Amino acid sequence: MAETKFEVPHAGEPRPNDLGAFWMPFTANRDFKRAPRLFVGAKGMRFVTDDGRKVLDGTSGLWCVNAGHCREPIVEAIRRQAGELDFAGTFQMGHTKAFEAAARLAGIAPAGFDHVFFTNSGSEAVDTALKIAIAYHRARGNGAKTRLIGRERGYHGSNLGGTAVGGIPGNRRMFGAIVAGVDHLRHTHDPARNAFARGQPEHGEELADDLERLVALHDASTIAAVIVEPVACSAGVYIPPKGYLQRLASICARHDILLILDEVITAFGRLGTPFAADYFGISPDIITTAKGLTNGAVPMGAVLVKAKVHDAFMTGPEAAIELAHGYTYSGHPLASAAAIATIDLLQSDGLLTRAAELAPYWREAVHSLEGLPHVIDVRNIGLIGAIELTPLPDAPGRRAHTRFLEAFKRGILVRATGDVIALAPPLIIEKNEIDELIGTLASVLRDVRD
Ligand code: PXG
Repeated sequence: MAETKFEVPHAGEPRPNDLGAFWMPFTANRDFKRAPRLFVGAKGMRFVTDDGRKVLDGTSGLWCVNAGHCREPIVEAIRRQAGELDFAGTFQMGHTKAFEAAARLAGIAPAGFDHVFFTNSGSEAVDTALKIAIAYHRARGNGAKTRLIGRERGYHGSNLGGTAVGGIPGNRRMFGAIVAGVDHLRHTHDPARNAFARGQPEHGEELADDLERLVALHDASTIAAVIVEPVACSAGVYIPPKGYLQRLASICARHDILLILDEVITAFGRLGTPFAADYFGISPDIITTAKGLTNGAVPMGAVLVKAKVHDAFMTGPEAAIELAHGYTYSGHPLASAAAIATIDLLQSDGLLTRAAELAPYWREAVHSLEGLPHVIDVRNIGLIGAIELTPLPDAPGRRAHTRFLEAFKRGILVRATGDVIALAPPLIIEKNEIDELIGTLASVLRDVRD
């Protein structure tokens, strides 16, 4: 898509002189505040920094701005909504936009996902889904089915439930065993067999059988749900081996364990299909999402459930609240308006499937980084890429971080997680912008020495 001209009102103005008050999330606060990296504007594929530089967005913000930044129809929908109905609750009251947003979301969701519970983030969507799974079994008379199974290296947000089922050690360390009755499947990363695989790796389908091990250990009568990301992005972009997700789904079904597919990142076209469930041809019981739902413009998350799950709650007296759960801002008017406009835009611009057209070009571009210093693996799927570097023996994570800093100086935004550089540009990216992103990253990988 053509780059539009834009002006940024605050570019070049002095940055705020006190950065102390904002305790930044998942950030080395002291380090950042010594040499801050600040944006003041964005349009389409580019951010603008406080000193007026343009930066090509290689990560869709934080995996959320799928349609590109500050898209006019979304901006306009939010603006209009703010003046029309700023807030109305959804506890025992309602407003039309939340119902419309839910119906539109269900309209692009995989078959059978007819019901939507709104939250304000992916973390809330995950904790909501875990609670729904436990309550679902209880509603059907299986009150002992409460155990939750995550996966090593999984990321499911930073609320209590998501932290517990998550599998990134550094995220769990400080909080101990905050939620009881949780276990984890083995992760699927196997560089010895799968390094430099293009798309889904060949080896590892059998790792799904690890669920049978946990069933044998805990007994299926105690297990409520398994939650996995279709592609485990945050911990380093781990792409499921061929056949793995299908096998996991069938084991879940066999034991009456609900499969929660965490599509906070992968929904809304990231893999070239509306949802990753479509891409992999699996039909989970619950899907969590957020991020791209509003193109990142207003916080919103959602839990999508099949009738089987929803209807299990609809059996008591009609005047009774079926699920004692929710948030003040579930289905907030601004978020709902943004979601409707986003879905319209994704559909009208063909963005739910555009990644499929770009994927072959993207794959070759990303894999051209093979052979550069310290690169030990390159991974790709849809419009996601990952470059894994050998860690420095005494400072894991530093190699990717120094390259992320240099990339930012040279005008591209990438994401460093451990010693992996992750890429996930907006789905509007053009081939020449892919060349710019990968070309700049190649120069960074060649030039940074440590
Ligand atoms: N589930 C998944 C699969 C996620 O990727 C969450 C839940 C939590 O969403 P919220 O909206 O509560 O942040 C996420 C979030 C990164 C990165 O660069 C990834 C996320 C968030 C921030 C950074 O890898 N994923």
